[in-house]
Amino acid sequence: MSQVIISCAVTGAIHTPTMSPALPITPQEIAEQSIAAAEAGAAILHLHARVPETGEPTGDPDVFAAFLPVIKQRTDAVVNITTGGSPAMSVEERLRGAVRFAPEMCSLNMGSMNFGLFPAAKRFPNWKHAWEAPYLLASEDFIFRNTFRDIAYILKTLGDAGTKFEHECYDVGHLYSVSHFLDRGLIRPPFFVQMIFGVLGGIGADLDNLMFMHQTAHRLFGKDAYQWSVLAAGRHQMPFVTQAALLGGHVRVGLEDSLFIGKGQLAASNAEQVAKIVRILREMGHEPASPLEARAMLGLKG
Ligand code: KMH
Ligand code: ZN
Repeated sequence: MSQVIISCAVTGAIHTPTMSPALPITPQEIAEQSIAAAEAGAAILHLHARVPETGEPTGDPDVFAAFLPVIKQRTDAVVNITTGGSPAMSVEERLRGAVRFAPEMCSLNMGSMNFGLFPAAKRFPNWKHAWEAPYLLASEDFIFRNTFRDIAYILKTLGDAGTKFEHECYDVGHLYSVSHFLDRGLIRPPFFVQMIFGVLGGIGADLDNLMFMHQTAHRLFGKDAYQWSVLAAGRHQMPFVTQAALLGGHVRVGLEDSLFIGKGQLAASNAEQVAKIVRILREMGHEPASPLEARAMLGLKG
């Protein structure tokens, strides 16, 4: 038996309110769904904020302040605040929440890239909010900026406050960037690599790619220095994270990564996805790690 850390990415900045009634938008919805996800077995909650009235992604720390204390009070889960924000935000805007709250964990995107949200504009054409379609269509020109200087700045600023990172790697080159920052002493073991598959602009969700990413990470980092986890976008989510767990990886689910629970069926909540991966993991002889166990594996400040 091995313990698998389940991360749940509760709302993100990619999906828009029109796409699913289950997507949490207001601070109360984000808090409620986060708490339910933790109760269902998520050890880590990866969190973004949205403008309560419209659902537009925001970096405003006052919005984070409306749900983080509730989650802290009602769960023991590790709080992981995004520094990715949305690909449309400036780096300064993306960091505001993380800098104010200095959480145990933050995401850290390990390279600049294209980030294609626009295919969703074709699949979900009935927009309720004026910002939704332009936001998705504009992604044809988004550059998701994460320069070496940005990454070093985030590692130093938040790292000095004791935050550790979910190192988001969307392609094999991003693993080499992790290795570069290890060499510079800005990343220190134990560290946490989140491998991301199926984002347009990053590596595709194909089993060969999972093996390649896994083997490359092992070759670069050795097997004891780090923990690795997988997320896959859209319909690839459950099958792909299941394959990662078979290889000894940890898993991330949540409505940020996919709105679905099965083919053509929208998930009712984040907790429904967490409960599903818990059932799958148990069938394979694994157990979900508790927040305490996740903290020990990842060397978090607690
Ligand atoms: N939306 C995911 C593919 C972040 O918040 O830093 C990656 C993500 C980015 O979670
Ligand atoms: Zn995110």
